[in-house]
Amino acid sequence: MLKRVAAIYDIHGNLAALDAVLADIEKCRIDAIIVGGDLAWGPQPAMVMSRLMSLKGNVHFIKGNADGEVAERYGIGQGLDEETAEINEWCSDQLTATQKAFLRNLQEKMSVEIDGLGEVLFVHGSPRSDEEGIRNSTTDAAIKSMIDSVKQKTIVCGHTHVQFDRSVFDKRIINAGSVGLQINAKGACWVLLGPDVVFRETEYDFHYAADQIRQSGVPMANDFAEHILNPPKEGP
Ligand SMILES: [Mn+2]
Repeated sequence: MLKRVAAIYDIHGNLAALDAVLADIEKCRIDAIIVGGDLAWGPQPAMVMSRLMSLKGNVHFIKGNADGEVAERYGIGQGLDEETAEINEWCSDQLTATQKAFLRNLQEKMSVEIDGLGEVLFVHGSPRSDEEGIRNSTTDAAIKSMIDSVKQKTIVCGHTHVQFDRSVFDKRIINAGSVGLQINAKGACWVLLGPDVVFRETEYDFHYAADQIRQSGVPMANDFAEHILNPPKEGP
């Protein structure tokens, strides 16, 4: 049984956001960190992987859709659109063989007992697929088949980059939001679990982050920087 767990999802290669969240977490006296996938795809993949892989203590990782894609260097031949493929191939080329092997071998889900919440299932997208997003707008009926086989009462997910806390049938579904590529929020979003559910948005130096991103060499660097400075709103 863990008392307090920090769930940090969708870091997407944003080192300044990750560093700010890790500093914030240090002040929260937590027992474990769960990193919810989509670690490297973004402007600073190698530095983010190096930071994550050197974390000490009780740190667990699950796999996001982009983690497998970066590890395997997916391109348009594997179904990615042109922009995603260009960024994906660049990210893959930044990483060491060890970092790619780390991403390739991540587990898809994990379950942890947390004080006040009971057994909590952590997935990246939905319980049945890391590519399937659950949004505020996703209907209960559409969610039903995603959670049919889930035994846990509480599910933590990410992938769609917007925080929420919903009750759907007998389940509580919590979206941790995104640390590094947020929508509807400017700070780095994550969630503190146990005994309550506390949504966090950690401020960081957005202009410094945008400058670093512009110098990173990532394809579409200006778009990434603009996303950090003026995050988009959630679509319908
Ligand atoms: Mn994802």
